[in-house]
Amino acid sequence: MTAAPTIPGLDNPPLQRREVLDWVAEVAELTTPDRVVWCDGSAEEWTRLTDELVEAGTFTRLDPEKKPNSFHAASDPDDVARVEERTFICSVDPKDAGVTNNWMDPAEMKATMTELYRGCMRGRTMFVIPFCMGPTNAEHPKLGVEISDSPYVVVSMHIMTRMGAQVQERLEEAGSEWVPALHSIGAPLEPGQADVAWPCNETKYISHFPETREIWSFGSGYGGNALLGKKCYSLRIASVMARDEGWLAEHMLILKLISPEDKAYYVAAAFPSACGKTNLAMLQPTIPGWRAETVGDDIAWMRFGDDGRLYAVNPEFGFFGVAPGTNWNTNPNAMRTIEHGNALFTNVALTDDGDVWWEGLEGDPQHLTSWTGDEWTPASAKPAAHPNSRYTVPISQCPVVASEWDDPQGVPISAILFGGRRKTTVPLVTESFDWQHGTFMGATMSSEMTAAAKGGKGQVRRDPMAMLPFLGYNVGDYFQHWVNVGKSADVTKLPSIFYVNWFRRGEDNRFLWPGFGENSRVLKWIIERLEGKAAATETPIGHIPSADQIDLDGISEPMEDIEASLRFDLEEWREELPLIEEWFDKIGDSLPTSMRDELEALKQRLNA
Ligand code: SAT
Ligand code: MN
Repeated sequence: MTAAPTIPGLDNPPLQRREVLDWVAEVAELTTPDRVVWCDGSAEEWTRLTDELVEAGTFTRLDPEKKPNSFHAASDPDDVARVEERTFICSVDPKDAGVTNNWMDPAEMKATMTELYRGCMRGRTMFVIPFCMGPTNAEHPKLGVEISDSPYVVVSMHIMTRMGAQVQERLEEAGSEWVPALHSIGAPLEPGQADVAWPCNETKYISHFPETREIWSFGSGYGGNALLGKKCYSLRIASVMARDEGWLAEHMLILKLISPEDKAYYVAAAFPSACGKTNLAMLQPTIPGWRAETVGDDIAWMRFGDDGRLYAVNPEFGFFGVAPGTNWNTNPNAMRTIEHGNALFTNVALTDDGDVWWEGLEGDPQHLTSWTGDEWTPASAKPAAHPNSRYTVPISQCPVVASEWDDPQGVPISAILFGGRRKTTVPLVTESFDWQHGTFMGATMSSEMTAAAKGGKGQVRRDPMAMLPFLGYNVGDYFQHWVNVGKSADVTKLPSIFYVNWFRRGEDNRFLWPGFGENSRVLKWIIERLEGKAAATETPIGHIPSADQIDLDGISEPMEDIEASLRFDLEEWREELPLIEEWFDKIGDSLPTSMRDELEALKQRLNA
C-alpha cells in the first residue's frame, strides 16, 4: 500500500482502524480526487453540503415556510432508476449467482472497473462515509464505509443511514465486520471544465462481490445504484450473510398493528418496488378501533430470538418513497412526515412558489417546472414528475413511527405477506397451508413491472419474495434457505404466510379493491386468522375468505367488485400452471425438490 500524501484531507482521518485507512488510501491513489473529506454526519456537514449543492445548481432550496430545510434535485434524464441489466453478482463460481443475476468473474470485473475508476474523481471531492445498517448498539452491528464522489449521496446517506461520528466507536472495535462500498459517478473534471448539475457516466456497473463482501458501483448517482447501504448492502450482500448465518434479509416493510383490545401484532410484507410498500407501512386503518404504526417500509432483517420467535429489524434510517400517487388520501402519514421538512425530493416537479408537486398530489397547478427543467402546464403531454421520482425523509419524523423502530432486538413477526401487482388470477388474500407452501407462494410470486427499474413497465414477471433484483446468490439456494429456516424453527412460533393482491381489475380495467387504508380490513382478517377467530374457505391455492368473512362495514365499493377481488378462478389458475412451470424450469437443478413437490400438489388440487 502506498499512501498518497499529496491529496489534502487524506492524512487527517478521524478514525484509527487500519484496514479502513489502508482501503481509503488505496482508493484515493486510484481515483485521484482533489481532496478527501471524512464525513461526520453532523448538522453542520448537512448545511455545508446542501449549501454547496444549491450553489452548484444540483439542489433548489424549497420555501422554508412550506418545506423547512428541504431540497429539490433533478437527475440526468438517463439516471432515474436502478439499472438491473448493469447489476452484477460476481461470485467466484457462476452457479452461485444463479439464473436471475448477471454474473461476471470477480477478477475480470475488478480489472475492468479498476480501469474505469482510475482518475475518475479528478477535480472532485472524495467523501468517506462510515455507516451502520440497523441500530449502532446491535450485538453485531452491520457496518460499512462508503466512498463516494457525490455530495448528493452524502446528503442522502445522512437521511437513509446511521452514519458519521455515531458509528465510529463500533468501527474502531477490532474485528468488527465492515463492508467496503466504493461509489463513483464516473465524471472526472478537467482543470477549468464546468460541472453539470447531475454528473454521471453512460457506462454503469453496480457490482457485488459476495465472497469478499464488497460493493463497487460506477456511473450512476441514483438512489438504488449509489446509496450502497440500501439495496446493495442490506439486500444483496446481507442476503448472502443471512444464508451463511441462518437468518433472512428481505425486501419487506414492517408494520405494527394494534387491535381494539390494545394487543400488538407485527407483520412483514414483501412487494416489488413501487407496489405500495411505503403506503402499507404507514397505513391509516379505516376500521374503528384499529391502529397501525411503522417500523420499516422497505427492508427487514429477520432472525430467531431466544424465545424461538422470528424478530425483524429495519436496517434503514429513512424512507426513500415513490412520490407520484402519494397524497393526503393515499398516504397521509407520508405527507405529514414530508411536511416536517429535512427532506430531499428527486425528479419531482417544482411549483412557482418554491414547493414540490407530482402527479396524484392534491392541488391543481397551472404552471410548473417539470423534472426535466421544462415549463409545464396541464396541457403538457409529458408528466411533471418522473414516475420513479422520490422523496427521502428521516423515519423518526413519521407521526406513526413505532417506538420500537430503533430497537436492536427488533419486533416479533406474526405474519408474512407476499404480494404483487396482478390484474387477474391472484385473489385479494390467500392464506398458505404451512411454511413450505408459503415459501412456494413467495417463490412463485409475480408482478407487473413498474417504473422503479428501467424498461419493461407493465410486463408480468416472476419476482420471488420481491427479491428478483436484490438477491445476492442463487435463487434456488435461496428457496432452500427459506425452507431450512422453517425446518429449524418451532412451527408453533413461525409466522403464518399470506399472499395478497391489491391490484386485481374488473372488465373495464377498474380496480376491484379500494386499497390504501381499506387494506386494514384484510389485515384484520389476517390477525383474526392467527387468533383462530376468522373463517375462510379452503381452495386449491389456500384459504380464502368470502366477502362476508371480512369486516366490510362502511365500505362504499359495490359488493360484486369485492367478491370478484376475492374470487378463486380455477381456469385462471390452470393457465398460471405452465407459467410457474416455465419459471421453475428456468431455475433448473438448483430448485429444491420441495418446491417441485409443491407445484405437483397444486396441480393435483387444481385437477381434482
Ligand atoms: O432505487 S431503490 O432500489 O433504492 C428503490 C427501489 O427500487 O425499491
Ligand atoms: Mn424497495
